[in-house]
Amino acid sequence: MKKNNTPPNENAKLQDLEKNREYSDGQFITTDHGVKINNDHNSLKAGERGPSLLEDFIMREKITHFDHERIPERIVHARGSGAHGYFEAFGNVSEYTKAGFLNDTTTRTPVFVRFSTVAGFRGSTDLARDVRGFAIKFYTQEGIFDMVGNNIPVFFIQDAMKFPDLIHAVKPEPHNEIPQAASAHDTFWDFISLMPESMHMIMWAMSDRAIPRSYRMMEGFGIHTFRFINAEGKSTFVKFHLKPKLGTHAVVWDEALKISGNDPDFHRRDLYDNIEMGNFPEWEFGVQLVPEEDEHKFNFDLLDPTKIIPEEVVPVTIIGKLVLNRNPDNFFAETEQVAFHPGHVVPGIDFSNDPLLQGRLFSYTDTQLSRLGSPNFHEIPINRTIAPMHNNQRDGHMRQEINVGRVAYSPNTLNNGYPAQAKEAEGGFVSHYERIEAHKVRERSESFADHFSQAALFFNSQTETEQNHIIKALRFELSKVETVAIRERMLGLLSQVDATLAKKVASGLGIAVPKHPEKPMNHGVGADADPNKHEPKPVDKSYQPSDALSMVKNPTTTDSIETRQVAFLCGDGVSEKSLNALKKALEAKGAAAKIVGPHAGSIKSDAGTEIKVDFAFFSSSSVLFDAVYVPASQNNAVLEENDNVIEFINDAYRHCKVIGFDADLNGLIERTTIGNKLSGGKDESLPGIIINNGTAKAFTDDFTTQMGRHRIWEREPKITE
Ligand code: HDD
Repeated sequence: MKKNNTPPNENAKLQDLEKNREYSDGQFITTDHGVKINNDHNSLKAGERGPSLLEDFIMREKITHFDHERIPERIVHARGSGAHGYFEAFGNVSEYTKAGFLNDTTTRTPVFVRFSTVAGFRGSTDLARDVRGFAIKFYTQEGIFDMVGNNIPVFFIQDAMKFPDLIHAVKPEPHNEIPQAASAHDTFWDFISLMPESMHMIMWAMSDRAIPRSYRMMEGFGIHTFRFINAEGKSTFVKFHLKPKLGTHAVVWDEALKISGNDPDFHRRDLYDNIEMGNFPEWEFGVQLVPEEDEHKFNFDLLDPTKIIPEEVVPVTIIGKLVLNRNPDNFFAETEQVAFHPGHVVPGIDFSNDPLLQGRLFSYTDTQLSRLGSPNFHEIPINRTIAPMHNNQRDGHMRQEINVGRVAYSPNTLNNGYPAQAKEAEGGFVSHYERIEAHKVRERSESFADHFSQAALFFNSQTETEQNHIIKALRFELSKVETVAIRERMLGLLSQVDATLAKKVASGLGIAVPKHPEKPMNHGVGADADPNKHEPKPVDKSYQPSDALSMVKNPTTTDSIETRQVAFLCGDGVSEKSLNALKKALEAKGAAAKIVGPHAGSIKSDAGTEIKVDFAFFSSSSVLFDAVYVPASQNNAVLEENDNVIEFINDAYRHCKVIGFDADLNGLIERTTIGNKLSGGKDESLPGIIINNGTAKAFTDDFTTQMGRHRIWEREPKITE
């Protein structure tokens, strides 16, 4: 593998991290206190076969440290992977924000990004059906800005008060701790069926957005409406977006299930390997801007985190790019100990009154105290700002800083008043001067009561294939729910989004859609019934479908096959010419050929050349690749007689991938689903199945072009009932 370029030395965060790196090359092993160790294999004993001695300070230190190696995993988003990189501003936002890092085109701002799933434990599979976290730490020269977002632009709930309930419902059920990293169980759907506000998010979570092909191929969203503040103190509402250069892509559900068995680290490995190979993931960083005076011009509330602003209504302006170009040196020190917080903002960025955001502003520091164990978590290298840091905070567990002097209070004269407060003009953070005059209430605004319109907008904006995937996902999830009343309540909610959707899900569950959906909030809330006071509103039909919501129709989707992996199924006797022709064509387009053979090690080509095998048939699967190719060979029996090969091709067919066969492979084709379809007589050819008829150039062109479609959806069976 090619090593990535080390970013330039002026990268302040790199220099900062360097101070804490430990390299053991050429060094003696020592204790934590610097004493060289003479024998690291045996404890100190009274005689060769005697008891161990308490005075063995070397062993005691080693074992004690080991005993304390684990810290509590994150209560949510425990499973994740991170990478370093940079943000580069395009310099077109000074009218809206004074944030230096968004305006300075001469400096690259170092970033650390952590992607994650939400529900699973730290060791769970990457391919769970779940929201993906997309958290970015910007080490700006004015302090740290964290964008703690997701790959889905809305959230399940409108008020942070419900977050513990949501998470308790989705996590494994407490009596038996089943199921792991899955929402397909009673407690989750019990909760959701009582929370109509979750319906928009449910559409996204049941769509293929929840099973991404790669972290590199996901959009990112800040979700809440934030504020930009310019140098004159003027506020503009803003929503943050990240658009992946490689387009937004997913796997299919059957594939996700199989990847979880074949390679539970699929996303982690993909991110790590691609950065090592120099395929640096890249996103455009964009904003939707809404002037203050337009706050009430929408048919939803900008403060409601279950709503998007359709891109067709307010376009996304690209203001910079985000690139990830370096893997962490140490997973624990960096990815595990990184601590994000939506409340980490810099001058020029401020909060809105979104009640979900407001609650988050409390939760994140609080959680770090139990997870990282000390109020000094900001001193851990990955969390440390590169801006100067001076204040009167002192002491606490594991304090690293040696604060000099006797003054740790303000105001003071003994240190001439320092550290001093910064005026706004000197870069001091001043909260937006928002006028608020209100009663204290424990209520939800009526402007938050439209729960179905944007769920319908999302569903109606999808292609038929994408809609079918949502229907199938809901069938899968709800069929795992044992309590029939919960299934029925969900159908009641779905019917308020779209009658056909509800009907098709119901047919998969073998029950009817209830004629009169229950009023969810009558459950379990005591005598006052609906705590939200406001009846959910029916679907607002004025919404126009939005292509940006569909992964297939999305205007930013490209036909690039860069970084895609194609499995070449080969055995001894494989034709070198046949293998190299497509390999070269793929590499010219930035994709890679991987040799999958009957055993590890190497195989011999028809010309006697040794070819390295990347994966064996028995330890690999087509779900780990984007397309499949079978080159010509002198010895087709090796493939024809191998059940793993047949399953490999059948799965690739089922998952709508491009499959290419060189000439004379009819014996193999006949043993697969493809053979059955072709010999049935109905089809002469099948979409995305490319058989070389002799013109090699046409074959390779066809293969790479079809791969650019990512999936050949017309092969997928339609939902008939
Ligand atoms: Fe959260 C972690 C994203 C609502 C409380 N959240 C966490 C992470 C992401 C998000 C990406 C992982 C960060 C990392 O990689 O370390 N959370 C969101 C989004 C939300 C959201 C996009 C809604 C729009 N979260 C939310 C609410 C609360 C929390 C309403 C609590 C009231 N979230 C937490 C937490 C976590 C967390 C418990 C667990 C670990 C951590 O913070 O550092 O405090």
